[in-house]
Amino acid sequence: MKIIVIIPTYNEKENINQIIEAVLSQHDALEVLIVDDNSPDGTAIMVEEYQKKTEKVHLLKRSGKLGLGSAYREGYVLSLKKGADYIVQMDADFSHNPKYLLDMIELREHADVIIGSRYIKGISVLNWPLRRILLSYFANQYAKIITGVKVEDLTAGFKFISRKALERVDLSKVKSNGYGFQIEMNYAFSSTGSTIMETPILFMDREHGVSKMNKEIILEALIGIWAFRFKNYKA
Ligand SMILES: Nc1nc2c(ncn2[C@@H]2O[C@H](COP(=O)(O)OP(=O)(O)OP(=O)(O)O)[C@@H](O)[C@H]2O)c(=O)[nH]1
Ligand SMILES: [Mg+2]
Repeated sequence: MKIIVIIPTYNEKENINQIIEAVLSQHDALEVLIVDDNSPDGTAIMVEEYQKKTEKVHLLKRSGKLGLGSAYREGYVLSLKKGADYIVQMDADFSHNPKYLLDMIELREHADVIIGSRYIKGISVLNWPLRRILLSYFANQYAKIITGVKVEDLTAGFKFISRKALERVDLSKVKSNGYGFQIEMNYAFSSTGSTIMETPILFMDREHGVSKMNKEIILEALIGIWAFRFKNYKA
């Protein structure tokens, strides 16, 4: 079994070594693919340094900040090419504790896509200001109604995806980039016949590095999701 964990990075030098280490130490089948958008803080140089120690770390260097959605799309394609049986998406900032990878590995036969979810056991988010929790929670309720996808945490960035589920989706149809990208992928998985389940995680706000969240990302998600139903995502 080969599991490739895609971690997109933009200025994550304070987290990068630790997150790679933490992921690889969970399970032997895990490899890491860092998709770095030419981070000015030199994140990619640290990854290249790490690659000298192990063959389980891959690096995709892109020319500039092209957005999270496009980083994942390129990461998916490369992971499939490298022969991954499962593809994981995860943030570099420790909001997604790597220990949950073991829960996902254990659950892998139960669904095509497994989401690390903040909203299936009440609301499990640590250190976010109340206004950000409320925004995220209600944006999720809204997205659930508009898309019809029965997932509580549609904007989650922590996902364990089977090769089969990814191969069913025509990635060239997936256009969103921020939180909208997470919702669109869930819609694409669900509308191409994949099953989705959620496993609870405790989400922690980042302790190191800077946030890349902004109003455009939220607006894209709120408005963009209306278009999903009119698209056919079948590969
Ligand atoms: N390659 C690439 N990675 C990105 C880009 N934007 C964000 N990231 C990475 O994507 C992951 C999620 O971004 P975050 O900035 O943590 O977004 P967030 O969790 O919504 O907000 P904060 O945790 O408050 O910063 C992190 O690993 C970022 O480094 C981008 O344009 N390109
Ligand atoms: Mg974050």
